[in-house]
Amino acid sequence: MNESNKIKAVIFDLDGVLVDTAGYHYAAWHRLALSLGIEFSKKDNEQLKGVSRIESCRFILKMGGIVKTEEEINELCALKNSWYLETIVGMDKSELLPGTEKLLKSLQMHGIKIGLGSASKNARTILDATGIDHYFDAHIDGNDVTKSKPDPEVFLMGAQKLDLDPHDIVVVEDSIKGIEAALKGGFITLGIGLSSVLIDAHHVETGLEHVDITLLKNLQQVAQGSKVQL
Ligand code: B16
Ligand code: MG
Repeated sequence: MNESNKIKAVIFDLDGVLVDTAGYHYAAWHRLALSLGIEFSKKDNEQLKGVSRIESCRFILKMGGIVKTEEEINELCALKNSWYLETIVGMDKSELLPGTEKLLKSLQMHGIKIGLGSASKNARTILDATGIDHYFDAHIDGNDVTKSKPDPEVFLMGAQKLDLDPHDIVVVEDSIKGIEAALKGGFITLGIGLSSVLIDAHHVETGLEHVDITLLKNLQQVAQGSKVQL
């Protein structure tokens, strides 16, 4: 493998990839939906993973056939966020998903750049609370973007900040919309979760504890069409 054919960076999604917050988002949305008399299941929630707060709120209201003004929608978003923040207050390293810090350390040691590509406006708070902020060379979150995943904006901004080509970057995502966004942007994709759900990803693992540098390098070859055993 020559220098031009080498993984140069990994951009991580946050919720559900690095930290165990996906369940907290679901609990807060479920509570909000219930308060509006809307049934909202875990299966419905798959559609919201990686989606911005306001788009998520609109999705739930639409499910319930409820029409609200922009002001009311913003109030509902603020309420959901206050419940979500209650659950993440006092968060520490123990909320990191297995394998997270080991992989970040290993990437740093091998000179592979690390980026964040999250839809969350709470991303900075979570990176600080879990003590992993210092690993990141580029940080793009819900405060920086104008378009929600599956638009590739969040990852393209990350690539631009890292000054690298998407073909040399692996995006690690737990959501269907996030994988779609990364593919649209021309990135190599690694899904975290179930391969039956993240069907379009170049490869899927159940958690970061199963991911290492060798797998990431082989993944680039797979994305380029080689039949490498992962
Ligand atoms: P916030 P990710 C996403 O984060 C979550 O998956 C999604 O459930 C949430 O609605 C979105 O962030 C916005 O989060 O309300 O904290 O701004 O998976 O893209 O890291
Ligand atoms: Mg996610």
